[in-house]
Amino acid sequence: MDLLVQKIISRDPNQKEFLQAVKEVVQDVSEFYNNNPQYDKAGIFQRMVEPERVIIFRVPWEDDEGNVQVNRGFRVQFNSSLGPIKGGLRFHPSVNLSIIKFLGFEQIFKNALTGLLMGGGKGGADFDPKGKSDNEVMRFCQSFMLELSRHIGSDTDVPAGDIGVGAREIGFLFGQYKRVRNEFTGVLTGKKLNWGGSLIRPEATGYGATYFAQEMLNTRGQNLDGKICLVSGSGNVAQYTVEKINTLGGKVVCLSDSNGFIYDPAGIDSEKLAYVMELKNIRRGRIKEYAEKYNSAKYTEYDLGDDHNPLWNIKADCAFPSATQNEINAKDAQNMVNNGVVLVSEGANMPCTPEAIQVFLDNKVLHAPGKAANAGGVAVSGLEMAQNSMRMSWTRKEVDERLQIIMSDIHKQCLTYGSDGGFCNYFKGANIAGFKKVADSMLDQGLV
Ligand code: NDP
Ligand code: 2IT
Repeated sequence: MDLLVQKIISRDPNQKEFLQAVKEVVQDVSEFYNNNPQYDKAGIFQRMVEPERVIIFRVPWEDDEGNVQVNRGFRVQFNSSLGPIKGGLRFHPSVNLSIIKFLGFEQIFKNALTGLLMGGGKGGADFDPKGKSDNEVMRFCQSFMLELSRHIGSDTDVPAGDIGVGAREIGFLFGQYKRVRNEFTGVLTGKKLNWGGSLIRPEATGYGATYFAQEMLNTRGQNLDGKICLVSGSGNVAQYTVEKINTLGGKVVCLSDSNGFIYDPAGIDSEKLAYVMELKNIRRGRIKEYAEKYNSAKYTEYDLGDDHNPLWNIKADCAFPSATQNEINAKDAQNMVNNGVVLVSEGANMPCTPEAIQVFLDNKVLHAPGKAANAGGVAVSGLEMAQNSMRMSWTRKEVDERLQIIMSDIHKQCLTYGSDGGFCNYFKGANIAGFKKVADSMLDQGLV
């Protein structure tokens, strides 16, 4: 494995997020891999870290002033051994090949854990939707889809949302796909209800991360009732995490965006959450405005020179990082442990640095990786695909029940492969369980 990692590093030495994601998996599956020599004999890991296909394309569009703008589009089709490629699209100025590859790599194992038949991939663009008009976003999405439509399809590759891609963008993308290909199919998930979406898809990632937290707490005879919770971000995942924590009796005391965070010790109740949803999803404003509306809250602007994020230094029991990768470093993790945090359920993908993961492990924190805890989103995307294929739709209750069963099953898989002497290393459990499903399918399907 060490030799293999060296080879991966020398091939793409600058893809730091991708290498971080690969090293985490290698660390957790090495022993299992070495004990099962059939995998190495078939070059399984060597093949797994190389995407089946990488598409990089120019996205030209015109802004409202008539200026030409050019962005870079990506789709990384990583692994289709379990089904059509499935994974979101991220629109954010930081997007590059390393970030899309890390997300696509994680997605392979996450999708395997759901038990649904989905391969893994990811895409996006370095486009920044902030400050753009609806028309500019539409023109960008149409240009992006004009090229992407050649590479995707309901049985080939089914994109969805991620950072910067929500119902508005999925609508524009779907409209353009339908126009270019002249077919109405389940080629995207996260669609609106009236044209093929699934109930509970908007809620699924946040609800799923909260159900997973409840499963973890249950192993210690506890639950979320009365727990003080930290939630970062204020987008799709953060919002529905707050909603579900409130339903289960917990109290969320903070939210953030890339500029700063609000701390509201009185708790973000359903009325305040409705305000956040209107602020972020309709007015597309900044979280700072929350503290202007509610005087129980204080806003702190981030200082980019800081070596830690003060949001993670608030006294709490549980944490749900739901913004972006590497938002918790070792110092943040140590602050959380010192303040009594006993559980971290990752709504975001790879929000913890390797050093932060180690701090949580050393302190026996219940810590679930994104590929397990945030799998509810893609799981309900899989259910949306199933409903589209049947040309039927399930009720809210049916989808929510399936989501709960899937999250509970992922938790069981983590326990099976991650438990050791009464403690579960959820990273190890998720990585081995996901890896095994994909590796065994690759073995069956020959050298492709
Ligand atoms: P949204 O675009 O709805 O919200 C993202 C939130 O995170 C915003 O509050 C945003 O603030 C903040 N954020 C983004 N980038 C940064 C950054 N570099 N630094 C600080 N804050 C940042 O995205 P989602 O809620 O959908 O996604 C959040 C996380 O969850 C991501 O890691 C995503 O990969 C993951 N995820 C999403 C799923 C889904 O179904 N949507 C499924 C599984 C995982 P600002 O407005 O300032 O940019
Ligand atoms: O990271 C993720 O799992 C997502 N952004 C959701 C992917 C999907 O296909 O629903």
